[in-house]
Amino acid sequence: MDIKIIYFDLPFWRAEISRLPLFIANIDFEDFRPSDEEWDYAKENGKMKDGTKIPFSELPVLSINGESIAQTMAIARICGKLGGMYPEDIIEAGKVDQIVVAVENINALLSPSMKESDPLKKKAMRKELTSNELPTYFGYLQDILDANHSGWFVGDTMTIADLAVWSLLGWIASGVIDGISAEVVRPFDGLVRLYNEINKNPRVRAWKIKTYDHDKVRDDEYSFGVPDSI
Ligand SMILES: N[C@@H](CCC(=O)N[C@@H](CS)C(=O)NCC(=O)O)C(=O)O
Repeated sequence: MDIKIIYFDLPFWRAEISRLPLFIANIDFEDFRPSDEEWDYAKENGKMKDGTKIPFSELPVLSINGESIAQTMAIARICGKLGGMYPEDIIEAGKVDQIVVAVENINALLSPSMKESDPLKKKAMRKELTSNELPTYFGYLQDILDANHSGWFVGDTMTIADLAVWSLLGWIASGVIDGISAEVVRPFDGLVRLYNEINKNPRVRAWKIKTYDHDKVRDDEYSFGVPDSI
């Protein structure tokens, strides 16, 4: 199978939930990270320079046997299935999907403050996120995790649901989002345990050593000093 995952040179959850299942399962894939210039070309032309279609002018995109698949969830299902980290059973699969979509919703909660340029408004938005919105969502996630009793969100092995939450928590806890720190995650001991457990996974460690640049900065606040533990 000819597999290429196209995403920016960042360990963002949207890409990590697809890159990691392939890497963990030792499935060969091209981890393509376009330069700004290559991405500008793709946005103008609807395709990469090698002809790979970019259907929605957004990344990630998966190129698989010459077909382009866009949208994080669609790509993660395919890579999760290939790597044995996405259930066959439709109910179990739905349980995985609901967690990944919740991660998407948390990401969407954070986005407006990323785009806010007025520092006072930004600070107020971050305060609201820290005191209300994020703890509420983390509470929902922790209840689901606790109810499963295995330490994983679904079934008794790691799935893309766990990886999505792990990657999101790493970003939030890394302190790169001004006004939001690991403290917002710390009260949720189940989520902290999950985060630390995944960090200990030897293949996850190998991936971090191979691909994470702790000093990488994409813009003022969008870097990843992803911590090893919370
Ligand atoms: N609905 C899309 C959203 C993807 C998305 O928002 N991608 C962002 C990066 S995280 C993007 O490509 N933005 C366009 C750009 O940076 O030019 C998905 O689920 O994959």
